[in-house]
Amino acid sequence: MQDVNPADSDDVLGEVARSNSADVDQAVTAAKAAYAEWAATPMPARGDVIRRVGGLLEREKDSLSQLMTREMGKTLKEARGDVQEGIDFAYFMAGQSRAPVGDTIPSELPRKFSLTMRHPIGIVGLITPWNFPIAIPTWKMWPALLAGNCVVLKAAEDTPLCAQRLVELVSEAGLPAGVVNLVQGTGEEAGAALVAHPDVRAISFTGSLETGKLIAAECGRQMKRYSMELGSKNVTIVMPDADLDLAVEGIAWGAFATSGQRCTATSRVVSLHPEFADALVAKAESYKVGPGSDETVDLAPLINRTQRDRVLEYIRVGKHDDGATLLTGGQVLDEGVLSKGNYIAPTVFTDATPAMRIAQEEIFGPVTTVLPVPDLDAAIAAANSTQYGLSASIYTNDMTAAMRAVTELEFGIVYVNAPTIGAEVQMPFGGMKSTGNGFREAGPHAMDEFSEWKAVSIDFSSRLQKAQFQPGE
Ligand code: UN1
Repeated sequence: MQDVNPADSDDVLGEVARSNSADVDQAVTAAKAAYAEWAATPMPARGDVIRRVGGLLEREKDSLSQLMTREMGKTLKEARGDVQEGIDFAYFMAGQSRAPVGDTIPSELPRKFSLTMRHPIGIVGLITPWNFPIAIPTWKMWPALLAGNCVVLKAAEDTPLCAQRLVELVSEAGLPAGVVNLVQGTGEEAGAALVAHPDVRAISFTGSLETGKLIAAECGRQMKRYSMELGSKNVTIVMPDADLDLAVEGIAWGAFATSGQRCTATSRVVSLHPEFADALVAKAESYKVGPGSDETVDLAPLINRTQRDRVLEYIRVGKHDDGATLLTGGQVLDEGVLSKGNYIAPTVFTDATPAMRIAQEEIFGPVTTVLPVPDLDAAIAAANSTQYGLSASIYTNDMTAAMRAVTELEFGIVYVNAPTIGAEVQMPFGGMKSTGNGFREAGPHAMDEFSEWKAVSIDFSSRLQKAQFQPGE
């Protein structure tokens, strides 16, 4: 497979192997061979390896960010943030390696001691997207490793070299061979083989709802665990009393950072503020568009031509099928230095209603849609009107409105006076409804994705004690 710079179609980073089911089988076999020893390694020792990878990521932060911008397109600042997320989570998880992992629970019987402990799942498959080429693999890998599992990572086909560098650093940190294994290639081939492999006991997937459903169906057939981080249609509510400058700055950042290619991107704005839409347009039109390697650029290219065309199709749908009003953007930018990349101008629609496709479907591009509403009840109803529920926010100084949003929005992540993007690694990350299946990544909760609970009881009475029976029965 060719690995191409999204900002420059002449810049080919390399040819990358396309793993097939035999490669996946080899990776799983290596993981199985390493499992017993890794699972028996004390958790603080596992945490030490993760801490050392954190240090190596710090050492390589600059080189990895450069590679990421070249391979995936996002701006250098954002690439540094992506690597930093992996570093932060490595240190967080290393700390967790010495934190309590279970409870002691009183027994109803004398001389009986009960506790809970975590148990690894075994071999776990991680399938990761291209939009956070370092951060998302680390969100999955650190807790999977800390819990004592061995890992097969199927990296996104658009960012194979970032994944390879990450795995090289894991190995340099001293992780025993076979504990982490990398396969490259397509979802249809390598991904499907990993999901179908009978020795892989859990799949952790971040990607589209469509693919998530296929994976869930296969995992269901085999009764294996699956955790899903799927699409979303995130929303910000702008109340009439909001600090307008703050709201516009935050919403532009939420909508256009990473060219809207985040599962947390602000792709809808439910507005009660009469001046908001025009102010957002002015901000969007001030954006400098160009290659992510230029530190002065605000908006970098989309990942590839297919994705660019998909976004253009949504813009067509917004204009023609939905009948929303296009306020700015909507076109390909291909003049001068932009001619070799996949650029779309920052795009703002307004006069949208909740049922429109551009207000319902994930676009994954620099497009946001304003839905004007009359009051807070309508705002919350509109915000909750999609099948997704990852990230939402509200701009207001009215405590009642803020607290109603916090309690009534059906989203896994809610911000007040902040954008929908920018989650921190110590907080649980995940969504409600079709965004996921109940698991949360990041934070201490990430361990639930990758471990089983074991209930242990130790009877030291030296006689048969029967739970639920009266004495003498
Ligand atoms: C994603 O787009 O899948 O909250 C992850 C954020 C980032 C992570 C996004 N910290 O926007």
